[in-house]
Order: sequence, then C-alpha cells, then structure tokens
Amino acid sequence: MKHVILGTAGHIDHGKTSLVKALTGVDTDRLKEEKERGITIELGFTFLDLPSRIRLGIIDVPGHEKFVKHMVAGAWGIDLVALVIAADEGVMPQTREHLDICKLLKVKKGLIVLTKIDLVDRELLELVKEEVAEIVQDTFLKGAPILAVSSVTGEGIPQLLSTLDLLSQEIEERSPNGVFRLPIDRVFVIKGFGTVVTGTVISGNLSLGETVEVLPPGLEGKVRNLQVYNQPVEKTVAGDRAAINLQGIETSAIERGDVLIRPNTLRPTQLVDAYLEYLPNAPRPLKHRTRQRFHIGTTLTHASIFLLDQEELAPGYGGFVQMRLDRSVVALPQDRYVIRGSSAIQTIGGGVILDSHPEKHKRHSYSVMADLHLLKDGTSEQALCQHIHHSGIRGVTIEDLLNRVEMPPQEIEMMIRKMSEKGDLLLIDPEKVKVIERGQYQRLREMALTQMGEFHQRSPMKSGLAREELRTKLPPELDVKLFQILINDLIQTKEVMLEKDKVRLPGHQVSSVDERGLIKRVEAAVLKGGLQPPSPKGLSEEWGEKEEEVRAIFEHLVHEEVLIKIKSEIYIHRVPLEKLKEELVTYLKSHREITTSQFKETTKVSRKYAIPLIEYFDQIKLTLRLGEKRVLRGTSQGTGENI
Ligand SMILES: Nc1nc2c(ncn2[C@@H]2O[C@H](COP(=O)(O)OP(=O)(O)OP(=O)(O)O)[C@@H](O)[C@H]2O)c(=O)[nH]1
Ligand SMILES: [Mg+2]
Repeated sequence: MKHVILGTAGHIDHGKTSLVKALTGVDTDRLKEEKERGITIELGFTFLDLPSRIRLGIIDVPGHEKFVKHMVAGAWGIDLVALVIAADEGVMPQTREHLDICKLLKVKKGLIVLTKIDLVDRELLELVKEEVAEIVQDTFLKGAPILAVSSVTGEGIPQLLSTLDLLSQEIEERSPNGVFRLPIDRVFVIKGFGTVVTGTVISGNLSLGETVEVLPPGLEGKVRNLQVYNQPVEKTVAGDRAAINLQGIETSAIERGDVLIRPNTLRPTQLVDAYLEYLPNAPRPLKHRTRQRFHIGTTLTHASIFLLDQEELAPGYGGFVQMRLDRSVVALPQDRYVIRGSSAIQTIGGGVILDSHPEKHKRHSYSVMADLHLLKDGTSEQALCQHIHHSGIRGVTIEDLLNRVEMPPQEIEMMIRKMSEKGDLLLIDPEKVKVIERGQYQRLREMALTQMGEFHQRSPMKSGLAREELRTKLPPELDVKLFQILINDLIQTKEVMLEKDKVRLPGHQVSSVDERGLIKRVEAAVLKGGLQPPSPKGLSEEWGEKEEEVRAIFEHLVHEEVLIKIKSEIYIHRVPLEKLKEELVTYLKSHREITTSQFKETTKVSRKYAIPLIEYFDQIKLTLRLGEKRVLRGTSQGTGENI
C-alpha cells in the first residue's frame, strides 16, 4: 500500500483539527491543556485510507504563533499540505507564515481548504477566494485546488476527500533504498514495554530486531516492537509514520529533535554549508555573524550565520552561508531548513543544506564559491566527484560519502566501482570501500619520489631509507594501506629499489657520491688501527679533509655495519672486533673470569681503549661484570654454579 503524508497548516482557530476530525473521525487534540484552551499545542497524528487504496498519514499542527516551532517540525518531510483558512476571517498572519514555511521546506503539492463556510455568505466566500489566490500566486500552491467546507455541516467534505485522493496519486512514492533516518517527534513510555519513539521515516527502511542508534547522544538500542499506523509490522519504509519500541534506551536520555539511524551510517554535525533564501518580509537586512533560530527535521537549535559572499543580505535576496550550530544535528545535503528570528520570533528565511560536514571556510573565496555553486546546481554525481577530489590523498570511504551527498548508499557504491574500473579512482581499502582519486595518487607518488631524492641529497652517505622513515616524510593523513600500495607500485615499476628493508632511488649509490674514494680510505685506516684506531677528528686533521665530511663517512660505515661505534669518538672495524670477541670467549672458557688489567695485558691496548672495549662486551651482553671481574654471561661458568 502506498503511503502519503499530509500536513495541515494555517492560522489559529481556523478549523484544522476540526477538519481532520471531519475526515477521519479522530480528535487529535489529546492533551488536557489542549481541551481546556480549545487550541492545538503538540502535533496530532492520525491516518485515512483513500478510495484509491492509498494510506494518507495526517499530521495536524498548531496554529498559535507561540507553537510555530512545532509546526515546522510537523511540516518537515510531509508530501502534501492542506492550507486551512477560515472563510469568516480570511488570510491571517500564521496563514502567511505557515505558507512561507511550506515554501522554504519545498513541500511538493497541496490544496487550500476554506473552512467554516456555514458562517459566511457566498459573497464573502468569493472575496476570501480572491485573497487566497493572491497570496499563493508565487508559490507551489498557485493553481492548486481550493475547497470550501464546513466541518460542522459536513458540506464539501466528500469533494475534499476525492481531491486528496487525486493529489495523493500524483505524489511519487519514496524510494526505500536510502539511508534509514527518522527524526523523532515524540518520546514516551509504555508500561511493560519501555521507551517508544514516533516519527516519519524520511528515507530507507528498518526491520524488527535491528540495532539502531539515537543521535546526537549516540545511544544504541534494539527495535523490540514496530508499529505503522497502530498495526504491528516487521518492517517500516520511507514515508511511513512509525512508532518504535526501543530496548536498551532510557526514555529520559532522548528527546524530540533527536534522530534515529542505523549505527555507523550518518554522523551528527555542528557546521553546515547552505544556501539561504532571505524572505522579502524579513524586517531588516541580515548581517554577517548573526544568531538565529535554526530548524531542521524535528530539531530546533540556534545558529550563527556567516555570510560567505556578502556583507549583508537584503530581504528578498539569497546567498551562500556557513552556519555554526549550538547543538549537533543530523543533516544531509538537499535537506531543507528554516530560520526564525531569535528576538522578534518570526520566520525570516530558510533554504537547502549543501554540505553537512564542510571545512571552516574563508569568506569571499573564489574556490569556495565555485564549490558551493556546484553543490547547489550540479547533479549528485558531480557533488560526489567534488567530495572525492577534496578528500585529497586522505581518501574517502563510502561512509564518509553517504554523509556528503544525497544518494542511496547502493548507488554511491555502484558509482565508485564504476569509476575504479575506469581508472579514475584507486580502491585502497576494499573492505571499507575507501578510494582516492587517480590524480591525487599521482601527486602522492611524485611526493614520495621527491622526498627520496631530497633524502639522498641530504644524506649522500646513506644507502637508502627505511620504509617507515619514508612514511613519516609523507603527509600524516596517508592511509597505511595506501602507503603499502604506493611502495609496491614504485618497486614494481623499478622507480624505487628495495634492499635490505631500505628503499632508494635506482640512480643513488653511495660510491658514486664519494668521488675522492674517502670511504675506502677511512675503512682502511680504521682497519689498520686495529683495536686502537684513529678518530674522525684525528683522520680529518691528518688528511686535511673537512671534519664533518669524514665524520659522515664514519657514520655511514656504522650504518653499513662495517664499523662499530663502541663509544663516542671510538669506532672499531668489525674484523679486529670480531677477532677480539673470539679470543675473549676462548679465554673466559678456560679461565672463567678476567680482570680489567688481565684484559689490558692480553689485548695489549691502552686504558683509553681497554675500558670502552670491555664495557662494550658488557653492553652487548657477552660478559657480565661481577665487581672487578668479568665472566661469560648465560653459561654455568659465569656464576661458577651449575644451573
Ligand atoms: N461553524 C463552524 N465552526 C468550526 C468549523 N471548523 C471549526 N470550527 C470551530 O472553530 C474553533 C477552532 O477549531 P479548531 O479545529 O480547533 O481550530 P484549529 O485550526 O485546529 O486551531 P489551532 O490548532 O489551535 O490552531 C472550534 O470551536 C471549532 O468548533 C466549521 O467548519 N464551522
Ligand atoms: Mg488544532
């Protein structure tokens, strides 16, 4: 069965609730206060089955100027509006304000219902009709049916019903494929069941037993019971009025204005980009950085409005804005919003959300304006490409994208796969469906090669750099998986060589850098020095070479594991050091222990070298110092006991 949602609109006491009762037999004014004062305060809900088998959900809104905020919440997401005008009073302030709100919310279709015709004569009725035609002239209601009814006598009600039926048939059914979202309009508790929330399913679908999340508090619960129009159901889809019994969430933890979603889909936001239409009847120009009331879904909060391309907005004009919100909301591109004044409370504007997770923008920026123009007037596909492009080398996941464009997730995924196959995108994480634009990848590749070139230039004596070291030279937002892809790609294309866990450019070789053959000379000199080799300073003075150059070669040889630095300024060649190590082990195996002077005697080196050498063997855990003596570590001989 197709579902369509109708909302009422109109000035206080013009007969909205009575009309709903005349149509359905249900009095939607439930509260004691509503009965006592004879006005509607909260939203009222009921439904009607139309002759063409369409179920018409009805949201009855209050007309009182104090409760316009409830009206906005009720009207957000309706398909059809019935603008109710009492024939005996004609057009009144909230008639106009509700009409403005429906315009700003881009309600698709509607009709005008003149009520209380039992109280007026024909002449007056004609006059009111003329007045109505005038106010709807530049709106979506231009040319809409005008019905004259009396809820008291029932006159005109059958005609109203058939008109509603016709209009409902023209309403396009919502796709159940979007991402599930339900702005909560009521929260209450049912004894024995717990928390129940109600709302209109704006998009997507939800089934019994599923886990849901309430945003912005971020609470998770389970769908224990599901009702659509008072009937238990297994599944609810876009366009339904649903009541959901939530297991695991306290009633006190949620409120009207929160949004029910499936976990890990939508994310709340406090910063949005939007196009703002400033109403012609706004009292004064809108200045940059003013604070106003901001309505989206069933949420009401305050927003600081930053005019991005103008100093002020004159009534009747529009412009691009960035809004900082006092409270987190769930918003998606193409969502409509309304702003109302914060001191004189009246509807002054509204429009469309263009980006619900933008960066903080600079004002008067050409590129920001170009982007926003595209988001406003371009297709969803163009918006998708723009967001992928702006994600740069960070890349973007399907989850990021479904928060940035108005497209069902299935469609986003399909587009991404298509673009990857074409080679425009690179899939960096198949599991999360994370992609990066091909052009951005090229940029990253060049960045990596440039970094390596610079590294070789700075450290010509180093054969290459560890992969991790290269990663730290690239932007920190780089995905680990993307880095792997990049390295493998560069190795495969032979633009980078991998040797002993180090990467280098193919043209880089340490020997080619060392034109005067210093490396070989240093190695030979240190080898010749045996256990009492020359220091970098000593050699540079002796040869008349620059000290830092000689020192760099020493460090390079350490890096290459030719020399071992046992202490600052003492570098021993690997060959004599290995030999000494063997001799020491042999000695300790037969003598069990050795003193420093015995060590000095056997090695025949001066104290300056003997102490660092023996300490080096302690350090590499070959020997263990016991007072003045050393023993072999890790053997029973060491401690003199059997282990
Ligand atoms: N004579 C006559 N009285 C009507 C008609 N419709 C409504 N009324 C009366 O007008 C008064 C207001 O009607 P409601 O239906 O409560 O008006 P409303 O638009 O819902 O008011 P709010 O929700 O407070 O904005 C009530 O006393 C109704 O009985 C009608 O067609 N004819
Ligand atoms: Mg009412």
